[in-house]
Amino acid sequence: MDIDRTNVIMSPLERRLNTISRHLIQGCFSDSTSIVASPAFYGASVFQNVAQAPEDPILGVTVAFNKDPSPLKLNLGVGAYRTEEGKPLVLNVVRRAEQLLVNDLYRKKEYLPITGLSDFNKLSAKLILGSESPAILENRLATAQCLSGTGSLRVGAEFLTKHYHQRTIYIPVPTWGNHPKIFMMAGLSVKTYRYYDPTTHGLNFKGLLEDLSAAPNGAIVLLHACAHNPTGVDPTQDQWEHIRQLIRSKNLLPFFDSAYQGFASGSLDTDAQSVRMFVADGGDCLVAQSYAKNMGLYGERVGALTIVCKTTDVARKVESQMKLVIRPMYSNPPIHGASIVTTILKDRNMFYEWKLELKAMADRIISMRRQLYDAVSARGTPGTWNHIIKQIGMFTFTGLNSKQVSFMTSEYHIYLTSDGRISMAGLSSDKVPHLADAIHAAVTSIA
Ligand code: PLA
Repeated sequence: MDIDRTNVIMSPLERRLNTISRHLIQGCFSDSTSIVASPAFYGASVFQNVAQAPEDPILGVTVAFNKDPSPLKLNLGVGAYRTEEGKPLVLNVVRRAEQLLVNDLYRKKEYLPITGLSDFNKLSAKLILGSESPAILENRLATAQCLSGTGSLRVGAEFLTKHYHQRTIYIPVPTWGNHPKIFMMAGLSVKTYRYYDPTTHGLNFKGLLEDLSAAPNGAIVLLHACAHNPTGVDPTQDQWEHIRQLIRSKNLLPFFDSAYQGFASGSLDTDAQSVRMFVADGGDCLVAQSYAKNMGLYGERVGALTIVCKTTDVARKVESQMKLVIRPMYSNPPIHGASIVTTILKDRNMFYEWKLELKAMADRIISMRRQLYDAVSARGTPGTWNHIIKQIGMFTFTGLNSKQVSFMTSEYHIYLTSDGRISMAGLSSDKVPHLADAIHAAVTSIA
């Protein structure tokens, strides 16, 4: 065993480290094996200059939460549904589907096709576009099973970078923090359009129309299909119709992110209206779907990208190119999550059972809004708080600033993203008073 650096002058600390590593190595090779450390062993790592990256602004909240030993702690950061007992929920219908899959001894674990399970793709397109959708009836769409919403957005973005003449995508301000990164990494150039008005806690409709009117012809526009994240503010039906007309008149390309179908209103059809309105006019559009929230399949990573085209012929070519995007990325998608979804969507009873469970989740979130609003009002917290009830979907965009958020975390062990977004789905009745106390204290003690 020879790991001494005989010709090198070592500092006391280096000498000590050297002795420790010698003991460690000797411990590992306590037989008569003798190793000679190569010169590379002592040199600097080739990754020496890699900078420490900050935690993700959303998922990093959970990292901090997990480190907090306080029994009072409450994670309202990531949008993950919790029961009234504060526990993660696996839907009964999902458990049933999994049981069926496990008991089916004919099931295999072969590779899926590059675009995934074909039944899953058909059923997913039907779920978001509606069974009577002209795009489905005329067979002018291409769907690929992808890795949840994020993967669907990324595959769509990569496809656009390769095959679409305009490389600029407009995203709302604010938007889900991962959007700009997904699109930039895929090679698109990201610009923004006004969306939220902090003074009204509602939609800045005028700003939105102005910014999209000024966008160059053909630009891509990212739209949240429903339950806008982080604001919980969606356009009304009339406003959607205005947006549609503007987008079509300028030949902008709509790219829908549908991560919360069923979570906004409790109805799968109501929450798909914006997408269906655009598809009904016969124009092109992209839709990224996620089953993370509405089926509670977060970690299964199951979603779909659908590209609606104007003709069948174009759709088939688009599909062929989608495969070329996917194959070098991850070859083909995983089988389990998509099989669960397919089992549920194709069985009338299971589909019905899913809708009931989904509605129950949406209703619980709505009741949390009411309870939090009542609790904040009862404390006479300065400011207006009716946006807690008016906003929809998983999140409330409270208007709390980053200092107030830090205060709530350090003093009350309540974890939320620094932009003041609260995941209502993570709240339960027994925690409402604690949260309302924290909001009251933050607002009254920090400007
Ligand atoms: N699109 C939007 C608008 C989202 O809010 C999320 C998830 C996704 C896509 C992607 O979800 P998926 O890949 O898991 O299907 N947003 C969460 C989680 C719920 C996250 O940040 O990853 C959030 O807390 O904002």
